[in-house]
Amino acid sequence: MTLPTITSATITTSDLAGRYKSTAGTQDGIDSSIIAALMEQVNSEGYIIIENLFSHDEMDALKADTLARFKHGAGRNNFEGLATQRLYSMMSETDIANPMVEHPLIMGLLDKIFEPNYLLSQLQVINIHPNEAAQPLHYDDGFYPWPRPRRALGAATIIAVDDFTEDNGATVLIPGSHEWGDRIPNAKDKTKLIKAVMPKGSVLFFLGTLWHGGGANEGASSRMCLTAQYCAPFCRTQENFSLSIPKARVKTFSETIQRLLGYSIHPPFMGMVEGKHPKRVLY
Ligand SMILES: O=C(O)CCC(=O)C(=O)O
Repeated sequence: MTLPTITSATITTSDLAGRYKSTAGTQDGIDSSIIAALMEQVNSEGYIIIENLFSHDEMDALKADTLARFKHGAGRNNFEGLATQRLYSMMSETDIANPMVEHPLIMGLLDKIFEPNYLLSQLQVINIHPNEAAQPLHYDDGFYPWPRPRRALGAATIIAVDDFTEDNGATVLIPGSHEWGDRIPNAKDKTKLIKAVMPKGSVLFFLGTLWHGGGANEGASSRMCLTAQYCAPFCRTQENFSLSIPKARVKTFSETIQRLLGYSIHPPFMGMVEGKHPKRVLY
């Protein structure tokens, strides 16, 4: 075996933890022209809605599986939502959402936004009940204290498990706000809010720099979504999946999900365990 020679110029790109090669950035089966067309809107508006990516059967199965798992009837504050249920750390209990988290089209978009071995930052089911107020507007990667405007350090999907309608709490967003500097939306900006009205099974995909929030639910029924947030491979994830998901479960997941959960390396050795690739603790 030839030992690598590391220089000051190559230190940040050398795979010093070695052995397990990344499969990131190799999304077979998705035409690159489709990804390019979607990314054009993501880059100009900060978001895209991909209609009917998932079937009604998949959404119904996800709903049936997760409804029974909610541990609380409501959130703890107006950001979580006082009439909203949230299911965190889903993968420690169920893998029903895994195909949505690693869908090749979503991975294809993320491949264009982040360096290889980007991470899952959090995964939740959010069920907004009738009479919920609008969530405070925010952008998802705002906890990385870096001045704006800047590149996105996060990106997210919001998958409509129910139809998102005009009145049931569809996510609201300000197109183009991913390019703003360090400011919060004013009254004039709020006139530009749009609702992500979309049929069940559709996906709202947006950059972590885009201002958005859960909508007010003025309808008669609840609005459920699955949301996955991803981050650049050198950023800290919101949920500490190494602690929340037992290794025995992680072993049963696909290579892509394992990589997203942090069983991967950002060169030269971010994510290592005792200097080695983290997959060595799994196998
Ligand atoms: O439920 C939604 O539509 C958005 C929720 C959201 O943005 C959040 O909780 O960070």
